[in-house]
This record gives sequence, C-alpha cells and structure tokens, in this order.
Amino acid sequence: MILHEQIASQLPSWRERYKSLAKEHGEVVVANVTVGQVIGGMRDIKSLVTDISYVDPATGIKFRGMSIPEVLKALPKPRGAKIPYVGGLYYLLTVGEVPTREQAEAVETEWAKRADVPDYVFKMLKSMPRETHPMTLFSQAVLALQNNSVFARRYHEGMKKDVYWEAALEDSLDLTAKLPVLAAFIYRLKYFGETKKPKYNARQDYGMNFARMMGVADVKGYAELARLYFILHSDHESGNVSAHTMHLVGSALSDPYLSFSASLNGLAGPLHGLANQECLGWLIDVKSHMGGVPSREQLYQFAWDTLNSGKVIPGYGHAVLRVPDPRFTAQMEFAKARFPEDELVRLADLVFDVVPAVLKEQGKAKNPAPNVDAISGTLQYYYGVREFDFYTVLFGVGRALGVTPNYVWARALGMPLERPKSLTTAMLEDVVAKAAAA
Ligand code: CMX
Repeated sequence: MILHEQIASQLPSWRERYKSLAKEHGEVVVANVTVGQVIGGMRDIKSLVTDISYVDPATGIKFRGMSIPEVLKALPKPRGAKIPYVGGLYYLLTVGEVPTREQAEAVETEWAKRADVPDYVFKMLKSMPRETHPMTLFSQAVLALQNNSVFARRYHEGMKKDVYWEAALEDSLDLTAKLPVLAAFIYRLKYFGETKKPKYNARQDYGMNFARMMGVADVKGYAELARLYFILHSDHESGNVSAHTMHLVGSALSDPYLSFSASLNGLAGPLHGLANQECLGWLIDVKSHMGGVPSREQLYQFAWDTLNSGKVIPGYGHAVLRVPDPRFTAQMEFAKARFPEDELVRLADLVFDVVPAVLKEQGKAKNPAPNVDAISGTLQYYYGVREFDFYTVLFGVGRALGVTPNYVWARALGMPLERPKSLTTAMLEDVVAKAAAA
C-alpha cells in the first residue's frame, strides 16, 4: 500500500532524530510552566510533538508546513472539481509530501476497498432511541467496529513494537474509509427514519460518495463542500481536545477505534466541536428577531444583548489563534464564490464586520476574530443539511483524517504512555509562597 511504503522509507531518519532528542538532549529546558498555566487548562504549555500540523497564532493552521490556500491549490482535484481529493490531503498529512494525482487516487481506491461496514453496526444504530444525539451514535458506531481492529488482534498475538505503526495504519485506513458511510447512515436514519445501508461507489471519490449517501439535492455542489469541510477540519495541531484525546488514549496502546471513539466524545463538547451547531443557531436567532438581515446597529445591539445575558458569541474567539481563522476565510470564499446572495451568508459576513469590535469593546476575549465554526453551519444549511446537531458528526469525519496519521506516527516513533504530574492546591500555594520569599 502506497502510504505504507512512504512511511517505511522515511522512518529510519525520523527515528534517529527522535532518539537523539530523547537520549542526548533530554535535559534541555523547553519552557517554564506558570501557576496560571497549571490552573488554566495547561494553556500554551509546550508539551506535545507533531509534525503533521502546526497552528501559528499569527497566521493559523499549516498542514505539513503549507497554509490552507497553498494546500487547496497544490492538491490534485477530481476532474471538473475545484476542491481537491480528500485522499490527497490524507496522503499529504501522512507522508508529508504533496501527492501526484495517481498517489491521491491510490488513497481513494484504498478507501473504496475498505468502506464496507458490517451489518451488526447498522443493527445496533437502528436499535438506539431516535432522540439519541448523532455524536453519541457516531461514537458508538466507531466503538462497535473495534472488534475488527488489526492493531488489537496483532498486539495480543505478540506484535513487535517496531511494527505497531503498520497495524495502526491498517486500522486507520479501515476506519477513515467507513466513516462517511456511518455518518450518512446516521443522518438518514435519525432525521428521515431510513434504514437502508448506504453503498460506497468505487468510481466516485470520498466527497462525492458522502454527498450521494447523504441524499442531498445538489450532489455535485455538496461534494465540493464535503471535500472542503473534511480537509479544513482534519487537523489543528495536537493540543485541542479531540486531537489530544486521540493521542492520550492511543498512548495507552488502545487501538485507533478505541482512541477515536474517545476523541469524538471530546469533540461533542460545547466548547469544542459542538460550537458549530450553536453558531448557526445564533445566526438564525438574529435573523428571526430582526425579520431578516439586520442593520449594523441592530446587530451591534443584539451582540451586546447576548454578552450581557452571560452567553458567549459562538464562532468567535480561539484558545491559540489571534487572527481570523483561515478555515473561516476559506469557507467564506467558497460561499461568496457560489451563493453570495444567500441571506445567512450575508448575515455571517455582517457578523464578521460587527462582532469583533463588540468583543474588543468588552475586552475579555483574547481573540475577537471568527473561528472555523462562524460559517461552517451556514454552508451546510445552504445545501439543505439543516439538522444542526448533525454538524459535529461532519467535524468528526474530518477530524479523523488528522488524528489517525498522528496516531500512526506516534506508534512509529514509539511515543510513550502520557503521564503528566499533578499537585495538590496546598502544594501550588507552597510554590507561590516560596517564589514570594525568594
Ligand atoms: N464571546 C464571549 N466571550 C468570549 C468569547 C466569545 N466568543 N471568547 C472568549 N470569551 C471570553 C471567555 O469566556 C473568557 O471569559 P471569562 O474570563 O469570564 O471566563 C475570556 O473571554 C477569555 O477567554 P480567552 O482566553 O480569549 O478564550 P479561551 O481560550 O478561554 O476559550 C473559546 C476559547 C473558543 C472556548 C472561546 O473563545 C469561546 O467560548 N468561544 C465561543 C465558542 C466557540 O466558538 N467555540 C469554537 C471553538 C473552535 C474549535 O473548537 O476549534
């Protein structure tokens, strides 16, 4: 398999670099940790390593060193399409090089071969109460697939440590291949009561398959959006909740299914992936309060009313970024190029104009600019996917494309069990007292 060969050829030099850092430079200090960071969610503590993506606070995400516009330009595209193959992105994240058309298509072919989902998973989903949140269903479906894990089976057969990554890659390809099928099935089941098993078509790419299985009206248009959405949501370095959860659980040598199901549970939180459903809800609230797209003044007042009622403005702010999220910009460009007159797109654009100033006036948010969620729901809404609570599932399909290559490389480099140290409150107070006395 193409990804296997590429990783195998790079592995000796990566292992050498990694080993040298650990063995020869293990005592070098990277950074100091403050009390504020310890009690403040470990914010900004430099304590994870990944070469797959990096979030620069001043410019946003880089995938293997490439900005989003560079990635969208460089990756090969299906014929007649403007948005690249998802398989090409997977190749880039896993291998670290821009693939040729053949290489991107080889990943797509690999997914098509592995997309079949066993019947018992659909049965399990059908037996769940209809009101179950789609993220719960999605995470359960991933967990239900775990008994197919090559990693778990081979581990119990005594697999050697230096080939863990090969089993991890097998599972990662199997898992990512099945996610569009699972997500589309959950969508059709939950909102339309349909129980037919979706069929992956080997002649269509990942995005087109997803669009068709979702049953939207404009399959071609939605396939473009699906590709863009999955690419943009794939990775955001390692400290965010979903990526870090995958890494942490994986560090216990839990297989990719166990780890990704946990990752999805983190993504389901309102401060993380669930924000996209809340953001669109807020935009629609604005629209229904004002009977359409409001004036700047009305929007300014509405934003202040939201803040004064103790709520956050969803889609704005970020733990690391200090500029508009380039993932927001890419989606806004997509919308403006295709349906600039759409009311919600115009409203999202107006919000982008007004809300940062309101947040600046309030003076709390460190970053008053929009994040990825400020627009993503609006695009789904346009194509008729209007069930807000489903949006995090879409984020989950995308996120798998980043966290699984990270998992593979973590096993390839022999990354150890994660085990930070905790202190008691009294110990921290003691640290503070000693610092004051010094
Ligand atoms: N509206 C109102 N207040 C906000 C705000 C917003 N959009 N963003 C930040 N703040 C407030 C915080 O609530 C915090 O207030 P307190 O001091 O009273 O607790 C203060 O500003 C400082 O927060 P921060 O350091 O700037 O932001 P954090 O790193 O703590 O949190 C985030 C980041 C994204 C959770 C926060 O900006 C937020 O809640 N935004 C709205 C929800 C959202 O859009 N989430 C999507 C995240 C995207 C992703 O997961 O990828």
